[in-house]
Amino acid sequence: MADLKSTFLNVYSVLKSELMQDPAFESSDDSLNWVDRMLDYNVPGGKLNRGLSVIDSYRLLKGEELSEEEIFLGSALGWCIEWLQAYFLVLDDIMDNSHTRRGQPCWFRVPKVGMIAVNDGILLRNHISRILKKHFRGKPYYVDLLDLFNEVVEFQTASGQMIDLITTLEGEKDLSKYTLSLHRRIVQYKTAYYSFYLPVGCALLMAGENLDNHIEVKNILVEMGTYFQVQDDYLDCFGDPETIGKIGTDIEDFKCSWLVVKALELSNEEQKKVLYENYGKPDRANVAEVKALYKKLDLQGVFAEYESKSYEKLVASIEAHPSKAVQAVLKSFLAKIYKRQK
Ligand code: DMA
Ligand code: MG
Ligand code: MG
Ligand code: MG
Repeated sequence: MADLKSTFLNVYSVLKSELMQDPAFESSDDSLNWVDRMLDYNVPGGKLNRGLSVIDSYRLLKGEELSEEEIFLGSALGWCIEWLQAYFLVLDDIMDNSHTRRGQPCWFRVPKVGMIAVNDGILLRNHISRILKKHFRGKPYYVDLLDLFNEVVEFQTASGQMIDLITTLEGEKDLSKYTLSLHRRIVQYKTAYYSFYLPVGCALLMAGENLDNHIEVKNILVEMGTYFQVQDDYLDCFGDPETIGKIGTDIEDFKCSWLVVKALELSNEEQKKVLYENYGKPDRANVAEVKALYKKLDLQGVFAEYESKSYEKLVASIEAHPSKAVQAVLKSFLAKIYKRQK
């Protein structure tokens, strides 16, 4: 595993230098230095779960060890997902007015970067197309791969981000609009497709599968992604910023977070008033009131309950799948996130 990770990291260097030598890019020292720093700051510093899962899943689907060439291609696809993640996060942090990411200031907060980060996000997105073109153009699954990245995943994630953002406008008018079904819709779109379906979808395409034959796998992965984003919402308030590498902003941002939905469900009239008066305000004192109420309602206990129930359900649906190889892919993914602290 440590070995696979170092191979994976080597592929990052290869892809980066290819992008920087791109003849379409009239490079000056200044622009090369900018791209170099921007990539190193935003692409490789995460957990790399999404990227590594492509190789893992591909090996399990193939049922035998991969050749060097196959490992390279699986890694390149894995990096495309990490690039996609970097692109979404750079823009997400601007929109969410966040402070830190992966233990360092958000890219747009770095001196002299500011709103240049918007264009950097667009560049990151364009890098993906260039990597795919360079390494996959000749493959029979190239068109499906492009379709998966563009149509299925990028479109759905951007739509999810839109709902996440415009929902707060409604929430400001009437907090009681925040329900579990609204929350579910947001997180499926903004997180589940790109974080869970995409890595396995890439591995299935490499293994020569037709994605239309794997709707059930997609459904299970979307469920897993929903569980993952509930964890993210939980950690936004109850996680240790040192460990998760970011400082929560959901309460200040008026987000339709799983925690506020649960709090609304469990509150009496008086407690609801506390929420209405304090949720979505930038002041520390207001945030502290909300957090105190969350604790009083024992949302930590409610979450622990949700976590074990979701796990059981996921395991049951995975075990109902006819293919042992697919089961192994899904179980390995689930094991990576169950009870995660970061
Ligand atoms: C994450 O939502 C979704 C995308 C597409 C980045 P979020 O704002 O809750 O993520 P984070 O907590 O990492 O800022
Ligand atoms: Mg965010
Ligand atoms: Mg966000
Ligand atoms: Mg979050």
